[in-house]
Amino acid sequence: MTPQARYDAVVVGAGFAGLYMLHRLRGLGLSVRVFETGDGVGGTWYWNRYPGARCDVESMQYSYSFSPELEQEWEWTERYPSQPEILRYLEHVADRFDLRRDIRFGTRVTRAAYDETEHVWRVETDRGDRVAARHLVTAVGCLSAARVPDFPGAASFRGPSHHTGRWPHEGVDLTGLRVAVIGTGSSGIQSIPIIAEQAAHVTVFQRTPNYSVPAWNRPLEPEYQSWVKANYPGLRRAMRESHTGLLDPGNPGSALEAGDEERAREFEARWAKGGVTFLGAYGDIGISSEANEHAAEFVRAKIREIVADPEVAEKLSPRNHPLGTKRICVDTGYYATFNRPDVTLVDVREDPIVEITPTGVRTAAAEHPADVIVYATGYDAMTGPLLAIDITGKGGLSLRRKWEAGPRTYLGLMTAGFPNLFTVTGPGSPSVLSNMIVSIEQHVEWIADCVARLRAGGVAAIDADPLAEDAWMAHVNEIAGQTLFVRADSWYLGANIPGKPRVFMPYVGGVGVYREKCDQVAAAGYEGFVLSS
Ligand code: N01
Repeated sequence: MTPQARYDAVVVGAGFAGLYMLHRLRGLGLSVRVFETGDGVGGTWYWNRYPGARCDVESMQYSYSFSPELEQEWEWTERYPSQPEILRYLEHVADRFDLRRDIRFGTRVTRAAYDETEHVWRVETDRGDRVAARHLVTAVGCLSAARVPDFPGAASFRGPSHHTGRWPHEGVDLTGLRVAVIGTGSSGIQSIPIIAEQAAHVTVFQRTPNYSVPAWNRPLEPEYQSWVKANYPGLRRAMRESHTGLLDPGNPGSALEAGDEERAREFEARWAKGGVTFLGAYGDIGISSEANEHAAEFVRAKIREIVADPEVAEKLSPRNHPLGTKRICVDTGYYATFNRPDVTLVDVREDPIVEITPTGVRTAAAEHPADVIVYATGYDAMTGPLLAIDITGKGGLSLRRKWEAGPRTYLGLMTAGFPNLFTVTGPGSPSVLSNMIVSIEQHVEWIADCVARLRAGGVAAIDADPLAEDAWMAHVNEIAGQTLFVRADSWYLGANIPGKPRVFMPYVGGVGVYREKCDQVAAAGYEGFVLSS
């Protein structure tokens, strides 16, 4: 590659978003270079190889809709797809659409600076690439900047330690070992039951108990698969127009208006069905504390039913945040794992981690020996992966500086002062509150259409108007403030990262409403954007 290589577009990341972005832009006849840190495609599904890694959106819904042939030919095998199966799917997509030839793997984008005279982005990588492109699209994922807390003594630990999101590709044999798992979010909750089956002993360090609903994962029934395939166009339309991008639209009724029996029936039915749509039991679970408490107490009662030791059951019962305000978890045998004699739960609010020692984890009250440490400690979500790149826009404005008090975008698609920079599922869009594939496709298609129209109209640059951005941010904050989301110390609010500004990052208005808004903006000649020739 020559130092001055020029492309029409550079895309950062080759997960679900980057692959589809490449396909769409290439379809417009553009020259595109994709840079991907990993040595293969897949993004999240390339990195997250921890035991039990599985999506919490059903397979038939967690897939691309842009190609009817792909939809028909791919055979999912389980209700919820496992990480290896999703990765195989994405590898198939990469091959089927011949995407790999434009992707440079094992290459991290380190810097991107907007050149105002030429209206191009100058992009640099850790492998010494220097390229220029009119359009820069970040498809870096919302949960890709893995975070290991800064525990004193961590480097002194003699055994291996692994973050769930950076799991060794060759796997980790935990047979007969003492394993410490720190963190009980989705990754911890999925992996702990499987780790417990292999290990001699598991010590789980829990800071916040989470609400988890059973997955009841099972092989996909061929009849269901055929039915979905036969009805895909209508089903996909329903998903695009829905609130969450899922097929289950949720019950708009009120938990407060329902009687005790009716509520119990509804919650039981949703528990028996399994999965995240438990949240859809009533329309007011997300906005009324009282309604939410009914659902929360139902889950706590289930925990008491499953976990034999009442003290352990109580420790596992979430009480400091409303249900659904931290991402609800979907598990297979999580609570029952605590009935095993070889699994110990340590509540680190009661008994904090003091340090990691060469041989284990020391809390205020005890030393917990471990041969392996699993960090299921989450991510610097949404902004982390973007701010890891040194991005500078007009007038040398740095994105890190601009977002010091929290991310600011117009529609989660662009941020003022950074022309021609698009952020797929960026902060200010539904992204992590939705079926990611639905949101990714919507963004990719909107961006591709925009690029095509700009090129056709001889427009050199598009930028968000600061006033439109202010208004969008005010709207994003206002509607988040009407929900219970703001009551939890969640990664949605950046609360898991010390010092990160407390801003609710995703847009809670729903994917259907949001899509309409984006389409209206485009139809009105990119209202709220500034176009320059
Ligand atoms: O990360 P998390 P994750 N000392 O941030 C704890 C998606 N996902 O990787 O809650 C002790 O949720 C932290 O405690 P607290 C999904 O969107 C989906 O599990 O901050 N503990 C928490 O328990 C999910 O939400 C799937 O008090 C510390 C845990 O570590 C998102 O990814 C599967 C600590 C981190 O939980 C992230 O999930 C996996 C400290 N210093 C992930 N710091 C599915 O599709 C953090 N913790 C099923």
